[in-house]
Parts: sequence; C-alpha cells; structure tokens
Amino acid sequence: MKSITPLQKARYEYQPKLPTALQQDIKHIIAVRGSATESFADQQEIKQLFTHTYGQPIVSFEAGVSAMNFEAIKVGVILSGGQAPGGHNVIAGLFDGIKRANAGSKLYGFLGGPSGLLEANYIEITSDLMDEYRNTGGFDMIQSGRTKLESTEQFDRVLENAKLLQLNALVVIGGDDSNTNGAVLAEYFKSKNSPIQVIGCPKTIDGDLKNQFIETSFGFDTAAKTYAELIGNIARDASSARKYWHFIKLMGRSASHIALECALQTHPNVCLISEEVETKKMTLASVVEEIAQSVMKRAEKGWNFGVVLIPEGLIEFIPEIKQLIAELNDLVSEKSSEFSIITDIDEKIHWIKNHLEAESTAVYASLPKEIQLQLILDRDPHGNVQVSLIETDKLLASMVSSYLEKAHREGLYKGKFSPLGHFFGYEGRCAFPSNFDADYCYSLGYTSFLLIANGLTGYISSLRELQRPASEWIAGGIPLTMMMNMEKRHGERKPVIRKALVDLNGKPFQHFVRIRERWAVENDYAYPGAIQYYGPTEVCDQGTLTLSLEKNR
Ligand code: FBP
Repeated sequence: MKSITPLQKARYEYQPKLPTALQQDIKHIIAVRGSATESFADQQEIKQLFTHTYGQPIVSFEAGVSAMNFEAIKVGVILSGGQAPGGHNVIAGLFDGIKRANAGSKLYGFLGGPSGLLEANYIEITSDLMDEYRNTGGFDMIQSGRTKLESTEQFDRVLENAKLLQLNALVVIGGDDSNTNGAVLAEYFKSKNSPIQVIGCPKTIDGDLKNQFIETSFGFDTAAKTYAELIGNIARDASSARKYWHFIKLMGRSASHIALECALQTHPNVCLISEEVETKKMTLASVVEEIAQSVMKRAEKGWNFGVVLIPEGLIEFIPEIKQLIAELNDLVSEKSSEFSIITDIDEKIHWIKNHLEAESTAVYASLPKEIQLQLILDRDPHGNVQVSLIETDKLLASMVSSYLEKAHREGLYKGKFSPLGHFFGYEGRCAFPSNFDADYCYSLGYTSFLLIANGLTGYISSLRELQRPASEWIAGGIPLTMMMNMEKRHGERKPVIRKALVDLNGKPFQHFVRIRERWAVENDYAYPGAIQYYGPTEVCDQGTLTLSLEKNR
C-alpha cells in the first residue's frame, strides 16, 4: 500500500486554473492564426533545413464555434531532461483535453524519456494512473532521460514505433535541446509524408527556455521558491548564530536565472551572476575579491557572518576557466584512447598538465586537487561538463579564506571567517508544484491537446500574460522554428533553440544592481518562507519576481 500524506491527498483534489478561453466546452474554442513567421536569426539557413515546417503562423485560442469532429486519437508523451515541478500536470492537462474531446482517445507515456521512444517502451496512461499524479512533483509516472535524438537511424526508429502504435501525435516535454529535437522530428515526419504531429512544451527549472512568447519555462517558479525558502532559513540562522559565512551553490546549468531570482527574494550579501562575470571578463581572482570585500566590510561592523549565492554554471563563465574547459574537452575527446587507459588519479592529472597549453596548465595547476578531478569527470550525453558535480562553493570559500589570511597578515582584516558550503539543486526539482506551476503546466498540457486537435505540428505550447491571473492568460502555439538560430555544436553549425541567459539590460538584473551594494554590507535579508498552496491569492498564486519585473512595462 502506498502511503499518501495529507498534502498529497489535498493536492490530488486541487483543480488547476485555466485561462477563460480554455474553460469553454471544447467545441467552443477556435484557433486563430496570425501571419507567417521567421526564425529568430539565420533565416535562410533555417528555412532550407525546415522546408516543411518553416514560417508557420503563431496561433492563439479564443472562444468561438469550432467545426471540428474530434475523432478518437492516440497521443504519445515523453518527459525529457532534468526533472521540473509540474511535469505531471502537463500530462494531466493533455489527458483531460483528449478525453474531454473524445473518451475513446488514448494517451501513451514513453518511459525514461527519448530512449522510451527508441525502444517502444511505453504504458497507457489510464484515468486511475493519472489521478495518482495530479498536482504532484517529480517525473516518476513515466520517468525521464537525456538520450539525444540526432541520427536518421534514430528518427526512423521513432517513426516506426509511432506508426506501430498508430499515434496521431507526440508531445515532447523538455528544455531547449529537447524542443530542438522536437522541431527536427516534426520536420522529419513531414518529409516522410507521415501525418504524425509533434508538439513541444517548455520545461526546465533553469528558466533559460524563454523569449517573447515563452515567458517562462515551467518548474522555474517552484524550484526558485523552494531554494529561496532554504536560503531565507539559512540567512536567519546566520544572523542568529553570527559565526558562519554560507556559500550556497544553486542549480542552473548555464544561465543564472535561479540565482538572480533567489537573490531578489532573499537579499543575500553577495550573489554572483555568471553572465556579468563573463561580460566583464572577471578573473577567478576578481570574483574572489568581490566576495572577500563584503566579508571585510561586514567584519568591520563586527558581523562575521553572511550569505553568498553562486550559480552552478559560474565556473564555465570565468574566461580563463572557460578556455581551460574548452581545451580539456578537445584534449579528452581527441586523445580519449590514450587518456582512458590511465587509471591512477595523480597520473591522470599529470597527463592533463603535460598536454594543455601553457596558460591553461597554469590555471589548472592553481586549482585544488578535488576541482582538478571534477573538471575531468565524464561529460553528459550532450558533451557538457557536469557542473552540478563541481564544488564551486568549496572552491570559492577556500580561495576567499586564503585572500583573507593575506589581508590579515597585512593588517587589513581582523575578523573571523568560518565558511560552510551548500548545494541546492536536486532538492527543488521534484517539489510539489506551486499553484502557479500547477496551473501553468495544466494549461500547457491542455493547450498542447488543442494544437494537436487543430492539426498543427512543429509547435510549442505557449501561455502569455503570465503576470496576470490565470483566467487572463492567452493560450496558443508558437512555431518551434521561430525560436531557432544556427550555433556551432561539436564543430558543426546546427539549428538550435537559443538558450536565454540573464539579460544584463533586463529589468530583473538592473533592479538587483541598484540594491546589491547595500545588501553586501547590511543585514537586509528577506525570508520568503515555504510555498503556500491554500490561502489568500497574494500569498499562494504569485509568480516569480523575475516574471513580474520583466512584465512590468
Ligand atoms: P534541464 O535543462 O534538462 O531541465 O536540466 C537542468 C538541470 O536541472 C540543471 O539545473 C542541472 O545542471 C542539471 O539538470 C543536472 O543534470 P542531472 O539531472 O543529469 O544531474
């Protein structure tokens, strides 16, 4: 017997809010098509690569009388990449949409992400199964995976398996890479004269799948609020005990959206933003100095405690480390047979030092041994360094400590420095979705059904005006090709959905810049507390500060 907590039981019964246009009987929702669209950049190249799906119009759903018959359909769904709160609700919205239109329709969940598609490993999502996962966190209903779909052979296998199941459509719930895969798959199916439609949904706690039409990816809201609660608790502990400096690394593979949002919610003494570090070409030494300056100024007031937020991807944005990582990537892949037979750790490090360019050798040699090792660990399937495994919090704490020792010797610092490291990442990815994410995800799923019902393919489900109450959101679909540009990946130019990093001219970052100097020296911490699911709307239903600042025109 599964144990069910009181909150879980209550969440099963929560009815997610839909935009007014989607609250109508399904026969009273119509798709309104705009004019032809262009890709975000590199239009000619992308047009040539997506001859069947390029240029499709933006679609929005409005109240009206639909002429559609709603035959029974079969739809497949996958969850792809890292977990993000609300994934189950996307499936719930899709499930309710297809069943409401025709009770004979079926939804299949492919297990373990894209590999489930390749191996035809699936289950039928029944009403009973769905009800066990409504408004819950995690991806455990059908699990997830990071297999990259890129070869023609893989596309053929997916097509074959989809045909065997007689699928009408496939919904890919994922981040920028997975939705790029979705766009390629939609194009491929069309080029093979297959009517199977492909629809994407924007998922990632990192918040970097966003643009004018995708205002936020789902999961960002809940994950950032979960971390902000913990950071607020730690800040309060720090100012109660008054003896520790807390170095908190926060998830977000590349972009620093989570760190910025958590800073806006909690007012730490220092929050590093990777995009700023890269733009200002800050060295590791200058990053260390920025933190140490806050420590020293606070020590003068007798405050030997504080909170530092570090985005997980920081290390790759520090120019000299970025160069080092690029050289390491090439080296380890070009000489993989030579490198992989070395088993002794010290020999591995020695081999690396002997093969890097002089400048990178010096940088590599200056890092603590644990970090040297972490930098040569296995890459993920996309060839990325696994930044979640690199202990940047400990690296910075130890470098700040050395800086302060020197300052102490020079008579510039008389405080005490006791750092503690933390990493908040996996803790936030499977939390019960906030009301915002529960509503947003359900609406995304419902909208993806409407895109399928209207015969569309190569679209991503979109909800706009998210700063308003859910009833006022605008539901629709954006052609995936519209969000693409060409980028160099593993030495080749590829069409990809552009990752949205923190915009240094954007309102959230500018707002942070205006107040961070005060936070660096004062005790101005804010304590957001736990996510609330029941109570006044201003406590329970608000989105992130990032979203509200971005949409505050
Ligand atoms: P997605 O981009 O797939 O949503 O995953 C994001 C993320 O949660 C990052 O924040 C983190 O660096 C990474 O996944 C960790 O990956 P893994 O789950 O494979 O350890």
